[in-house]
Amino acid sequence: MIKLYGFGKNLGLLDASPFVVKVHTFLKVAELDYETIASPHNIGKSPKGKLPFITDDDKTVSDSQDIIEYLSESYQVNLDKTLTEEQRATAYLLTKSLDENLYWCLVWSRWQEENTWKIVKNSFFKGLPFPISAIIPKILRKKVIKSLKAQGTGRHSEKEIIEIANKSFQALSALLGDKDYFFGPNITGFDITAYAFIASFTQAELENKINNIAKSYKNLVSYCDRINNIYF
Ligand SMILES: N[C@@H](CCC(=O)N[C@@H](CS)C(=O)NCC(=O)O)C(=O)O
Repeated sequence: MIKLYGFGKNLGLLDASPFVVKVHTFLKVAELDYETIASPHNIGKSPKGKLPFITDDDKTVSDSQDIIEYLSESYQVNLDKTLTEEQRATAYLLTKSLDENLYWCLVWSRWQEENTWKIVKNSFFKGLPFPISAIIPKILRKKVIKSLKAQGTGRHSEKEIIEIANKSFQALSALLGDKDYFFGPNITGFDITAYAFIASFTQAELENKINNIAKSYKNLVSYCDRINNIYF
């Protein structure tokens, strides 16, 4: 039995992490049976110290990309069979753009932006007893802000970060156009990543500037709603 280790449902999303949402979505689209183990404590069990990871009997695989490749191979799932070699190459680079660029705008919007942080803090850390509830969020926020600085996004101004995110939404909206999925009428591997990231902005129960901009792209909103309705 495949077990998916994530953080758990939060902010009205399937999981707080878009990388975990990616694997959930893949498993749903591929119609594979799986169980979810949802807890922030899973981080401590993860081979790479990050979520998601999966176990499949005695095999453990971490990193959403490696997990999806492992599952595709092991269970003979090929979501990209209708794509040309050139489209597959484009899909890979698009995936990495969301994983490595848009992701950091999401992290910034939740952990650094003051107004959203107040809501995120209450949602991510609810149920923690005092005084841990006063200490842990502070320590983790400091760590995340340090990562944002080291990665580079945290060195931009709020206006610049919002514009970086907007450029991704604009590009995604233009690429999708009025198609059902990014590469045409069939769902493909890139849609798994696109859904996970776009929905993390458009479907989160969070009012902030970045989420509002994402929601202004009507084709992206209806794309995520459609995937929700079909697969979840
Ligand atoms: N490349 C990884 C990225 C996973 C990742 O960054 N996960 C974050 C949550 S969104 C995490 O576990 N962060 C915890 C930490 O860095 O301590 C993947 O694709 O799975």
